[in-house]
Amino acid sequence: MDATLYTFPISNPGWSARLAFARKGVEPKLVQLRPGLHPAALWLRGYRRGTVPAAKLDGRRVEGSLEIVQELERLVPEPSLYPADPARRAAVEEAERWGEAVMQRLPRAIARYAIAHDHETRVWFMREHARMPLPALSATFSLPVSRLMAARANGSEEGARAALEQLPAALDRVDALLADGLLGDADGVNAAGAQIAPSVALAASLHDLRDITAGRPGVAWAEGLVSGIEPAPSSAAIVALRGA
Ligand SMILES: N[C@@H](CCC(=O)N[C@@H](CS)C(=O)NCC(=O)O)C(=O)O
Repeated sequence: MDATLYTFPISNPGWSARLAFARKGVEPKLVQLRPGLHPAALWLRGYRRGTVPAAKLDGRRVEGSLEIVQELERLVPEPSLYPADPARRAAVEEAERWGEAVMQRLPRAIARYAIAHDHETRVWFMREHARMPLPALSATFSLPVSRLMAARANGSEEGARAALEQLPAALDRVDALLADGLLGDADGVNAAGAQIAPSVALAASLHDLRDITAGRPGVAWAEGLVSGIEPAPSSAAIVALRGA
């Protein structure tokens, strides 16, 4: 099949789509956009949500990780991303929805809060992710965009604090899903695993959350699947939020 995937390396749902493609044995043409400029780049290509992942599958535009997985499942039915047994399928579908609606948002809110509220974290992001020349200067000028991106992802101080509070229980739930075999099997991830693993890996990439993420089976599992998220250095914004 003819597939193009628009994403960027720190996008957790972008990785969800990549894991689903890999499980289907489909290698999409990967277009890595610059975070922050990606809504405009997508708009110019005819996508209207302004979020990654976005894909073109056999000529059709599809936006959103859930939608891309559904379309992939339709176009390439085997191997299925869902178990055949109806009760297990329902449990995997529920975990997939939770992964998108809840788990996905937690590390994103914390990361975007840190980028918007700590200059050094923004310099790191400009250098490693946005690949901007003169990262220190870019960090200064990108403050309004960073604040906007944080606001769009519930990355206000209140939102990031709430995400921090929810994270341990969310990671407990991932460990339980993994123990129940609901995130995949010996052959690879299912739809829930593809949705959830990148968000766990993103949380584990944040230095200041290590005491929450270390030693968890779900983190070891996720890091084995998603190896391309650059670890973030300690951020004064997260330290202050956790200390407060
Ligand atoms: N739930 C959506 C989330 C998509 C999303 O928010 N992607 C982020 C990057 S991880 C994005 O592009 N955000 C753009 C923005 O906030 O303006 C999905 O799973 O596709």
